[in-house]
Amino acid sequence: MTRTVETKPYDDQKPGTSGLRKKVPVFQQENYAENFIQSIFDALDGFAGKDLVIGGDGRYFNREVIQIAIRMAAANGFGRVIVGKGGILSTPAASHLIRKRKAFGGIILSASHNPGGPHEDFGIKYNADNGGPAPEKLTDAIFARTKTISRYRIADFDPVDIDTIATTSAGGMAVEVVDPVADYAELMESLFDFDAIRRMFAGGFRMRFDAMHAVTGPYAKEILEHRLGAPDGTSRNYHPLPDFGGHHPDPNLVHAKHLYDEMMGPDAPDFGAASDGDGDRNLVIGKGIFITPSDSLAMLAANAHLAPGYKAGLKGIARSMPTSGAADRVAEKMGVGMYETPTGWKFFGNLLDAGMATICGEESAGTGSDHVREKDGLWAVLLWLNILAVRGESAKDIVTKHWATYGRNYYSRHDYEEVESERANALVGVLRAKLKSLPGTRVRGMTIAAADDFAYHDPVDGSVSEHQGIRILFEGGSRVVLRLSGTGTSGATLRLYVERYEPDPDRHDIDTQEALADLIGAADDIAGIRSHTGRDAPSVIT
Ligand code: G16
Repeated sequence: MTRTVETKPYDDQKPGTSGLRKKVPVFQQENYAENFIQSIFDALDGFAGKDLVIGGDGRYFNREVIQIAIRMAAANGFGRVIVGKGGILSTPAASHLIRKRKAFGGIILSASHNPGGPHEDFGIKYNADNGGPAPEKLTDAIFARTKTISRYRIADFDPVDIDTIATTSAGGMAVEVVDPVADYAELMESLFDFDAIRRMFAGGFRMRFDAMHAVTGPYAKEILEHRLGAPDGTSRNYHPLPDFGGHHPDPNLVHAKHLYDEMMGPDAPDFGAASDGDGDRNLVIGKGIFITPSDSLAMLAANAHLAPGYKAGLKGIARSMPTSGAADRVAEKMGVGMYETPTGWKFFGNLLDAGMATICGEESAGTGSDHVREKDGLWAVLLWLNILAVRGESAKDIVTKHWATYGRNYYSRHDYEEVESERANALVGVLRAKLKSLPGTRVRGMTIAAADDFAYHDPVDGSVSEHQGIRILFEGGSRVVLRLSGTGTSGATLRLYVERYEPDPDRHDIDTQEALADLIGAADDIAGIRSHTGRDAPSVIT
């Protein structure tokens, strides 16, 4: 039986950089998840009888919302839902499944790298038929709908068994429960030289993969250990847990510090990697060398042709605006297009669909390619392994040779988390107001060449996205960027991105924070970060 339930709008359902993210108790309010899911369906057209992919990263409340989504999909007229067994689907695996099965779209339940548990974060995002995050036009329509919603439709049937691989029927709709790993693993085998990587492991190569008790555990176990022959124990923390074992599944130098310490220690394996809550981010660390996400993008792009899936070369490279310009130098040398987009993977979708870019990446530990329409943590790890296997050199050698060829972009991000929203907005407002007066000004011995509030003109559909981050460019190519995060769930997070280009190989081994000290100081002089936020230091430095 299908019911129409009357409801009242909530006023806080604006999707952020990547869907709607809130604390679990917020999602547990009466009709909160239902309102948002119905608003998604109401913003879409033409899905009657079509397929919908549903899965999540296994975090607390995942299973409950999966049942709600299934019942609402049936009531709203979908013909079939394709659900990952146990409610599990990594974000890139969901993207692949949508594309492979030509589904109408997918609902992915995740708050990405944010912590999970009864008092932590939850999220809902919608991906379109290209497998990618809903474009801004659609998220705007969903948000508009959340403000006027007065009813939702839901079918009444017992909870569906999502732990057995089978196709059943519920409320007149097919419910297909699938292995979350199989299709994805097959896709990886089609892109990379598994034989070469297998030989490398058989020859004694050792790696550590930390799944951080999040969704990539089963994927890493299957691909690295079962298919590639890495020794048992290569994957750590591989059981997805609803609270991620009480940890923050964010693969960065703060939350994966244990991995960093191991990789810098005397018994370090050859390569270390980690992924986040929903499996789209990656951290890669060579023995004795951390590789920044921006550098990783540049190095993967420069070497991608060594993997079978990319042997024809790249059509173009795209990066988010705050990501360092290291990849730009690779694109220039290759003679391919380079695109600078706002933060948010959704902005890469058009470029990938139009065949203008093959590889994309972000400073926030995301790298991916046109194989899906999401960033993909394990993909990045496997491409690194493929490159290491073919080149037969250490990660450290590959990195230092890359810098010698292209120069080094020193890069760091400073986050000020949970700042009062009013204070953060005031900082941005004051800074915006003085942008025009900045060029020509000297700060700490450096001259500001240009300053603006980044606006993106999508070359494919002509849409314009404004206010995407404040850029202050110095003569000589250094820059600082300031923007407010769109993924936090309490207060505001101010991000300061700092970059300095150093062509001289003799100056490639300076400590990063030291290399950037003047720019960090200059950013504070210009934006008044400490006075506005009331903080003496950032909460996270990556
Ligand atoms: C999301 C987006 C990314 C973005 C990141 C950080 O990643 O998909 O494109 O770079 O958030 O965004 P912000 O700086 O606004 O917090 P994820 O992994 O959280 O889905």
